[in-house]
Order: sequence, then structure tokens, then C-alpha cells
Amino acid sequence: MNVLILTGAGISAESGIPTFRDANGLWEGHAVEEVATPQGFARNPELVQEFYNQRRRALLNPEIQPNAAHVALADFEREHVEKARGNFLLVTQNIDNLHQRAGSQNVLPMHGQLLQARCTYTEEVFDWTEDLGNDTPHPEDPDNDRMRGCLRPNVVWFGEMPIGLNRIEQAATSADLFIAIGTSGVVYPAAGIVAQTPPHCRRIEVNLDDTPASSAFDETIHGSASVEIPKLLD
Ligand code: BJW
Repeated sequence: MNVLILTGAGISAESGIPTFRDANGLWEGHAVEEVATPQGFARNPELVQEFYNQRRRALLNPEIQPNAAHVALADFEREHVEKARGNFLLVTQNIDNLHQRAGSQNVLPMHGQLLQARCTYTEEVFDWTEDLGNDTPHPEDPDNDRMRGCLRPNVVWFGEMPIGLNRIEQAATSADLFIAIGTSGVVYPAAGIVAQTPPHCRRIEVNLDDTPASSAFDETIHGSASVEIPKLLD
């Protein structure tokens, strides 16, 4: 059995990480489109860096830990792979590292990772836990003034190409079980993955509410991920 999981901000909400579109989808009065687009970054780099600096600092707070849903997915993967029952891929739209910290192995962070920075000149990617800003020197060329402030968070903004689309399409078209957890189903291409699964595939959505994508699923389980995912995967 080939299993494909898609997770969104809702799975990390109970770990204390705010979602995007609940609470009006605003961060300090700014719409997500204002702080998560290349245009927004070009217009106001300080604002966008601060959005990610705050979220990076919050993620590094020891109180932020994987919850029961992250752990249940990691346990399920281990058992699934050990018993050689088929392929398993966990595609996450989240840029936190809570799946990896819970022990998931086959994780594809399609919108990038908060604890990485990318050089806008060379495209090099670095592990990163500090604040970023206009004064941040390039880690491997710190005396080069032209490269000062060249780092941005290694995340995927609107209009940019998500990571691993070929691998995701391959997993979707060969999936026997697809579970989408805690995602609002409005951001593409993630929201279109369900439509790529074959007719025999069982499609389950887990969310507090219905979403615009619900009609594409065989079943929507209403409830919080930390309660419903351990039950579903038991
Ligand atoms: C719970 C819960 C609990 C709460 N338990 N549940 C087709 C049609 C229309 C538009 C497009 C299209 N194809 C492409 C587009 C454009 C665009 C797009 O989708 N726009 C729409 C908004 C209209 N897409 C793109 O631009 C993408 N790129 C692309 O398509 O490139 C193509 C290309 C081609 C050629 C050249 C170049 C490019 C890129 C999208 C990038 C999205 N980036 C962000 C920011 C990432 C970095 C960061 O984190 O800051 O990704 S935006 C934001 O939205 C973030 C999220 O990953 C993403 C999805 O949000 P998510 O995870 O669903 O969160 P919420 O808050 O929306 O929902 C939470 C859900 O959880 C809710 O439903 C709650 O009910 C639920 N919940 N608590 C269970 N405890």
C-alpha cells in the first residue's frame, strides 16, 4: 500500500504555532500575501525578515514541541516501512521542523524550511538559527560588502516554485491512501494533489471544518489533528 500524507498549518497549531488563515490571517495587521511574496520582500525587506525572525525565534523556544499527531505519523511510517508494506511520503507545507523532530524520515517540506537561509546571489542554502537582516554577512564571504544582507529565508513564497513537485506527483498518482491534515485547501499546487490521486485511492481529510477541497475527499473527519490522527492510524 502506498501512503501519501499532506500536512498544513493546522497540524502544528496545537504545538503553539499559529496558522495562516485563522485569526483573520493577519500578522501584525499584514496579510500573508504582503509578507510571503517576492514583491513584498522587494518592497519592504525589513518587514518580511522580521516576520520570519519572529517565527524562527518562536520555533526555537523549547516549549514548542511536536504533538501527538506528529508522533503518530512518525510511528505509522516506521511500522509501515518496517513491514515493507509499500512506499510512504509525508509532504508538508509547514516550514517548521516538527515532523522531522517527531522522527518522520521521508519528509518533503514543499514550502521550504524556516531554519535555513538562502543566498539570493548564489542560491547556496545554509542551516540558520539566527535573525536575518540587512547587516547579515554572507557566511562564507563575510568581508564582501556586496553580499551583505544577501540572505533570505529558504521558503517558498507565492509565485515561486514549490519544492519536489515531480516527486509529489509521482507519489500522488501511485497512492492507495491519501490523508490531508490541517490544511485549508486554498493554496496550490498543494490543494490540487488530491485530484492527482487515482480512482481507487482512499482520500481522507482531517480538519476542524470543511474546506473548499472537501468534496474531492471520500471522507472528512472533523476534529483536531492531535486527537484524530492517533485514532485514525492506530
Ligand atoms: C486544524 C487545526 C487542528 C486548525 N487540527 N485542523 C491554481 C489556482 C489558483 C491559484 C494558483 C493556482 N496555482 C498556483 C496559484 C497561485 C498560488 C496560489 O495558490 N494562490 C491561491 C492563494 C489563490 N500558488 C503559488 O504561487 C505557489 N507557486 C506556484 O504555483 O508556482 C507555480 C510556478 C510556475 C512557474 C513559475 C513559477 C511558479 C506557491 C505557494 C507558496 C505558499 N507559501 C506560503 C508561505 C510559505 C512560507 C511561510 O510559512 O511563511 O505557504 S503561504 C501559506 O499558505 C504557507 C502555507 O504552507 C500555505 C497553506 O496554508 P495552510 O497550511 O493550509 O494553513 P491555513 O492557515 O490556510 O489553514 C489551516 C487549516 O488547519 C484550516 O483549514 C483550519 O481549519 C485547520 N486547523 N487547527 C486540524 N488543531
